Amino acid sequence: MEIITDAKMRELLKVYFILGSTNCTQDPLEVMHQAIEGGITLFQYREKGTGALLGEDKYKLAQAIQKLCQQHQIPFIVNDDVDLALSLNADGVHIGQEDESAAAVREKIGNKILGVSVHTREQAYEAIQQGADYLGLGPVFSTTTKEDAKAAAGTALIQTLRKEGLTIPLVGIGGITAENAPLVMAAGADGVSVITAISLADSVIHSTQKLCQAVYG
Ligand code: TZP
Ligand code: MG
Repeated sequence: MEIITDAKMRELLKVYFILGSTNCTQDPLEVMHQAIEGGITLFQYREKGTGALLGEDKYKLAQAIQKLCQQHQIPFIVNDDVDLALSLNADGVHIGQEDESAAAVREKIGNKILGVSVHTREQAYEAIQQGADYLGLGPVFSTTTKEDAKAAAGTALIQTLRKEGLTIPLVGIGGITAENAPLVMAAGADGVSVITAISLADSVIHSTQKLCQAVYG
């Protein structure tokens, strides 16, 4: 497997859906079916928070979602858990600043996709230098989904990095909806990544379609 090109990565980041069992009230596989039908372009399995699955249960759900993603050519990324990503032969890993260094994860995963969450320009430059394929910036807007989320940062850092000439694929996260997604794109992001705007929507298909329209303009 070749390392992903920036152009391909940008395409995948457009409507990046993140889900774990604690983020939905219905069957996560049903949510996935509808989100895929609605048009998501990339998926991250993020099993976190109070009541999160562990061990075999986590593995089984990840495997079932991965299978569904594979059937629809949606790349499947694992949050934090490099061992899980390797044992499933996932398409990539997403890490934050509290996790192992990007360089260490790159060593372990070879050419799989590597995403890194950053909150400052220094962290952004470091992640790029250590081999990140894309950056996640947020929370852009306020969110209650991530228990330890920082305060909403707006789109300033996205704009700053673009003004400085950084061309790395970049996605906004945190409190993003179809209504505010155009602001994130206008700031210079390649896409939006969302949890609850899709996972807790009354109609998952409809909300995903609306988000796609907002992103593609
Ligand atoms: N990282 C920063 S904010 C966030 C993560 C994982 C949660 C995003 O969830 P939502 O429901 O889209 O605000
Ligand atoms: Mg993490």
